[in-house]
Amino acid sequence: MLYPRGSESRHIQSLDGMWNFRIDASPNRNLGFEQKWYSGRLSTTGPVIPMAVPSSYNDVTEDKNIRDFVGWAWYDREFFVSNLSQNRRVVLRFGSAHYYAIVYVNGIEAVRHDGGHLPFEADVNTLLIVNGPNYVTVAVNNTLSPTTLPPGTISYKTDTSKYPEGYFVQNLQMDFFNYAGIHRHVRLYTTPKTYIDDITVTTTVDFASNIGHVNYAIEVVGDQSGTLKVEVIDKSGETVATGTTSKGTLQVNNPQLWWPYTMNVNNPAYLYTLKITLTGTDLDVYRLPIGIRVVNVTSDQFLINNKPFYCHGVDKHEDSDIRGKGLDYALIAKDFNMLKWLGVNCFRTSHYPYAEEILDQADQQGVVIIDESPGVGIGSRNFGNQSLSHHLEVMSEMYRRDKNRPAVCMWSVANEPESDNTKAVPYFKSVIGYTKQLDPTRPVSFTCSKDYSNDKCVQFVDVIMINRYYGWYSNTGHPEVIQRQINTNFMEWRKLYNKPLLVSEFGAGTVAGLHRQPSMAFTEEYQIEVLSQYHQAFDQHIGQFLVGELIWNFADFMTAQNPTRVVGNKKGILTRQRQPKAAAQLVRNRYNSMFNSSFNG
Ligand code: E9O
Repeated sequence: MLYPRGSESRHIQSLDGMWNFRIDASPNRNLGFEQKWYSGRLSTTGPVIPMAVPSSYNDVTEDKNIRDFVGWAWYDREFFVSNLSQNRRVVLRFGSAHYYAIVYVNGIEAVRHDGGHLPFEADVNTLLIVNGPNYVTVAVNNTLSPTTLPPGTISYKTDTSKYPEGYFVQNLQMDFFNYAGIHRHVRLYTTPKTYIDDITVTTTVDFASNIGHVNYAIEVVGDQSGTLKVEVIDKSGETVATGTTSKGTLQVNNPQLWWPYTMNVNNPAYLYTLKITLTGTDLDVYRLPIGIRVVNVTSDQFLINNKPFYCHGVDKHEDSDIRGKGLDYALIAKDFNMLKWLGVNCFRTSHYPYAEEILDQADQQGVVIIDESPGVGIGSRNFGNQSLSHHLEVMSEMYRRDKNRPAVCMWSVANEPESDNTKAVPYFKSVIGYTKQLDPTRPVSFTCSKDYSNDKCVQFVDVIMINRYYGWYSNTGHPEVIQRQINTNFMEWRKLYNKPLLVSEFGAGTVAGLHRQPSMAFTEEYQIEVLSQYHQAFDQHIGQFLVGELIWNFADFMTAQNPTRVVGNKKGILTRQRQPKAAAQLVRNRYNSMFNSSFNG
């Protein structure tokens, strides 16, 4: 699905801003549908409050019932369309809404979507009133069930000696707050009736003759008799290759390759523009940023443009005060500044696909992305056919959204599934196989929290990703055992598989400002000791088969309330407000000293 970009043929109108909002707190959460709240203005159905879009709704109000709400929440707003949109496709697009959304335009259903974190859209032209106010209504339900991704369960509490009538709780299988609402941009954009619907680009490089190949396929919907012009344009505005077919390969001589910014090259993160011009009854123009680069995995290396790449990075979350998982440009800019300050050259989008505006920065700034699906915490209840087919659907939506991004160098289909369960074997064989079939150009993996002795699914991955918590969840308070345990564990994985290894999580909970000498768990001293033990262990294997390390986590983040979390998970090397804990300095020194080293180009 192409990102909405303005052009001489495409106009974009933002529907972000303050919407009207109310939760449906009726016992079965179904009053809104029974009373058809979408059939008129939401404000006529009962009291509404202003709600920011994009944002999670949870932390915006002073009301606990809204913060912890489970069920259908309702939004609406008014908008106008100009008469310029007549005779054009007018597409209503949501960057994401969590979790299940039904969208109505002027009271008529326009689109529904299953799953947060990914965009959805519909041509709403025929539903619009040109000379009058229009209104859009969104019903969004955050309930997680055994067949959603991420999965969860609802427990009904029927013991009335303990709970009021109708009481239920949402159980999560993930360690982050289930933020909900309209999380990303809402936009209307226009295209002509005959339009460029999709573009797929892959690139290869002939290093001996220094030629880049841009393989492209364009899908046009509508009248197929128009003519196409395809141009690769460099940063100076010069056209360096052209084509006229809907599918083909363009040759770029002496290409400027896309490199991670930590590698020893001039102009890292170089982007060309692939400009498509469709001329026929109507004109359509679309400009796609592309990078020329190749990713390969050997038995012990992760190669970008045939040079070894060592990922020194972090895992992240979309998470911040007030807005929860809502898109925020200041936060995106701050996060990338902090990533660069730390010397991070790679992050994993744990545990779901991040906003396209975040991935844009990764493409532009040269930060490698391990693009993770929302498949977090998949367990024995979740290996059925309905879950599997939804997971495949999510992988295909994710692939369609992110396939052309040079920064995306690996897919992660899941985080910490029960990969020791025999039912996991056909499930992950299918999810990984399907993803590799969609995209043969990128490695595919999942992060494994099981041990080499009981895991059954690492056999299917290209790069082994393991989450380890020696010195934290085991041997708490004993960083002195970490190096030995990491070494033993690495050797066992290597005995089983001839594949590169990446440590996709390690870390320690740390309350900012808490100090003890000698150190204790949760102090800033302890986080430093834990991380440096891992660092020393990793140093023994960099350049052999270890291809990366990702600290859990870039910043503190919100979780559900439970006895092991103190207003959220505190494993950040930064606070939730993105201020450094003492360990951030350690990481900054380490990561910055890794720039341009032999294992990084
Ligand atoms: C997933 C992440 O979302 N991994 C968890 C993180 C945590 O801090 C959570 O926030 O709890 C850790 C999982 C622990 C797995 C233990 C692995 C042991 C390997 C033998």
